[in-house]
Amino acid sequence: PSAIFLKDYKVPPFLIDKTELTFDLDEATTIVTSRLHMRRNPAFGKSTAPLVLDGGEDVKLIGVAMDDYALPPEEYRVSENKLIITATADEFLLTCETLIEPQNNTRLEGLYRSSSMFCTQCEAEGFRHITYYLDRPDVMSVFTTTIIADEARYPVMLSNGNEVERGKTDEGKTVVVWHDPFPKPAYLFALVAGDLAVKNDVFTTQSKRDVKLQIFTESHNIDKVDYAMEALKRSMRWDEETYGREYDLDIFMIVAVDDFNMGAMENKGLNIFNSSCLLASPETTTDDTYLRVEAIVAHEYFHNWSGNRVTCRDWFQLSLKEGFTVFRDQTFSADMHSETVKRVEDVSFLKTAQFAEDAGPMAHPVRPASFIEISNFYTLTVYEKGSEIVRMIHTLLGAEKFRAGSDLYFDRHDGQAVTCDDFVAAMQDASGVDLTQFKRWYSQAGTPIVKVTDSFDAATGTYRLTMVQDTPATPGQPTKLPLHIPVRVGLLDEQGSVLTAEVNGVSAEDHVLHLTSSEQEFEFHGLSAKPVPSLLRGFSAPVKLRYDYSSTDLLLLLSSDSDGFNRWSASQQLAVNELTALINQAIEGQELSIDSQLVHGFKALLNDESLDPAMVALILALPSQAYLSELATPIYPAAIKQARQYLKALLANALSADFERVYREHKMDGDYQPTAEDIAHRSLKNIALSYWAETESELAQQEVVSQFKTANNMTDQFAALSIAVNSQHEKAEALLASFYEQWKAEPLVVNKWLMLSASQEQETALTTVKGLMEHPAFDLKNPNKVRSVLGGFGQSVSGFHHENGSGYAFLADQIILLNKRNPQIASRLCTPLTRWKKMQPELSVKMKAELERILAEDLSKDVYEVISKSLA
Ligand code: HT7
Ligand code: ZN
Repeated sequence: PSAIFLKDYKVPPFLIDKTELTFDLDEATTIVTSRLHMRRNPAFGKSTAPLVLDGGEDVKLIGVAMDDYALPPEEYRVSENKLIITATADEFLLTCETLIEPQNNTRLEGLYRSSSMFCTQCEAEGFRHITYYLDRPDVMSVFTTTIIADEARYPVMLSNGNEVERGKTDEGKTVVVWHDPFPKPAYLFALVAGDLAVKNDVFTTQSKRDVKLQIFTESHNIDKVDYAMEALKRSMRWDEETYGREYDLDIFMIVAVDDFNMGAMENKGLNIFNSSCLLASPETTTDDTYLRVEAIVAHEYFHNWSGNRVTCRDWFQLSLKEGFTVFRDQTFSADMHSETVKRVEDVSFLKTAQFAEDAGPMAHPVRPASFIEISNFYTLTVYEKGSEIVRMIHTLLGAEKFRAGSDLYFDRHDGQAVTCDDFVAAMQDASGVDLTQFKRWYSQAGTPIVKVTDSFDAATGTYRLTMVQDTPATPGQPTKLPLHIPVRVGLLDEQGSVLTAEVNGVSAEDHVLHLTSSEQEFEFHGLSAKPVPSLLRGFSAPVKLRYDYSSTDLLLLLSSDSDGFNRWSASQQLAVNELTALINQAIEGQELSIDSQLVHGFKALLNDESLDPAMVALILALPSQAYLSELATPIYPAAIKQARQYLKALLANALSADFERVYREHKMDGDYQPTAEDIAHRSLKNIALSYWAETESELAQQEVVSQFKTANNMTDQFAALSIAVNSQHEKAEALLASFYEQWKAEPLVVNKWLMLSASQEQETALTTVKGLMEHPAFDLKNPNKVRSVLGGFGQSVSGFHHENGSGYAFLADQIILLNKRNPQIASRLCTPLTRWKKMQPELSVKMKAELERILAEDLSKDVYEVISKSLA
């Protein structure tokens, strides 16, 4: 397979003004007729280039006609999944008839079956698995879709836009016609048909138009959509208030499907969701999932403007819509709940997973310069780092100018397919802020390291910060240029009080410093003693900050910083320092021991009732195995696990009484509510229990079982179960079994059970995971189940990282098995193996051998790209 390059972009030679599709739906063979009203693109220039349409190996061409004249075989050819027609007029109607097989579609791209329904997934290049088309985002067309199906089995037949006609065929089948007035690329096309239940609602827009809202699910799930419906209405209101964006059609529909490669899809007027990202009920859904449902409903809704009304010119620009929309959904969630808690969660995820990606063999710029398979670029870099870029623009411009920039962007480019440069240009033009250097963030991969040193001149009361930035080499980018990095800084005195200082004539408690050179010095005036700096407040840029904080400094920041985010950050740094020392002891085979300063920090925290319980819970959570792995070179998984367990037990024993008390204080009676306040109490209570359960206390062990049995919501029940499993509780096995019995009729709960079961630390972890894959609850065709079992297994150090390499071999077997069936899922499963260069030597060679074994197979483009780049 070969790569395609951004530098080779050319406007399309042809345009499609109108697309008329007819689907004669049948599980085994669906016939698709397309009528494409096409013309040569004047912007392409005078040309006699042939018409080349994209197709897929699973699309059988029945016939093709030009202006209703059936083309004889010598006037067209199909080669390498392309339909090539040599002679065309300047303007013409092209009719194609194709045959597809939805029930054999295991890739879950194009039209496929999920449970009893038909559904589609067309982003990025799924539409070509339905019919031949110009399947690229800069070809925008007005779609009319006719669906013909047996009404008894498919009473609900949906597509984009508005239903404009309904009737019967001579054979008694139902015909429904949908028309979407907004021109769109094919990746936003959607079709759904099934016997579905619906929940209806109405949203009145700011201009007083009533929009019909509908959520469709299989009938047994319709009682779990109320939360999503409320989240949708909150999102619609928020986008009007925050961005001035109003919904544009008269109807907005969401459909939940069980088999879906990703979380959800923003098809115009007809969003399709993985049911795991839409359905919620107190008994079956944890707090985390409630928040995820709200965030994803919002994300997909926000795409109606950032993605649909203004879309991407080409797939290299993917972050144009995804980075911006993630920023929008993150801000929305922050506004709905707690800004600091949300920021900590997002940054923690970024630093764990995106930083690892940016340091690995698949590292790429937020706007990649090339790819083999675009599905591989729906990455944390494009999404999460892309969002950080938009956030930095917000910081550089300030809220008001940022809004002026977004208004200009939407107005200027409404109905167009544009680039990341166009986005930045709108921000720059509306604000007058020069973003020329800043744009390097889009083209340069890798996480910058910012080293900070300081000095204090008592004679002049001047505090100096020297910052040095350096971005490590990444594949294809050996050298890097300095970036424009906004560094938000505050200062504290040694009692922890906030200091006001003057920078460049501006006196304030908080300053955004503009680091633009490789090395730069910043002066703070008007100080009487050397302060403790609170650096990178709110994580103002996605960089690795290095400053030599003492434990005393970190404890001070933890207890006193006015920036909540940096209080958390200080606790993490303190924990990382202690864990790093312990990891090194474990690697050396020494007995672990430490004089933990964290004990003092945690003690104060557990006794400070003025704090937000959610923040306390976040601070109490030790850095994860995954984050510590990101920081380590090489990675010794067992040593990291041992160090974490040791420190957790040490803290648990030192503060046992505090944990017990906090656990009891934050227990709540009453009905479950997924509000920020209640979620905060539950999270603190459950983390307190997880520490307390690490002690020898008999009472704690009983409390775990009791919470499991009496909980009136999934958050508490699953927390108790996880604690039992992770603390090797003597009843862990029994509780797991009872949990399955209780919830076996709820697939989304069973998925949680699969994940937890697969993640267990036990010598027999591999046997367990193999057993789970044979379990009646498992289904290889369902991505959620595959992700649960294999994702869970990846967390089991004793299983996945077994010293004999059997865990790696097992994962490689699954990748090979899924490679042809579902290339997107197979490719995503490769990620843990791609980190082989960072692993301890004995494990590294075993991982590499598995990558080589996979590479020897006949691979899909998706898997080939990831594996070959990892081995390069
Ligand atoms: N824009 C959507 C992307 C998506 C996707 C991409 C590749 C393969 C399957 C997919 N399903 C959805 C989701 C989003 O970011 O909103
Ligand atoms: Zn998105």
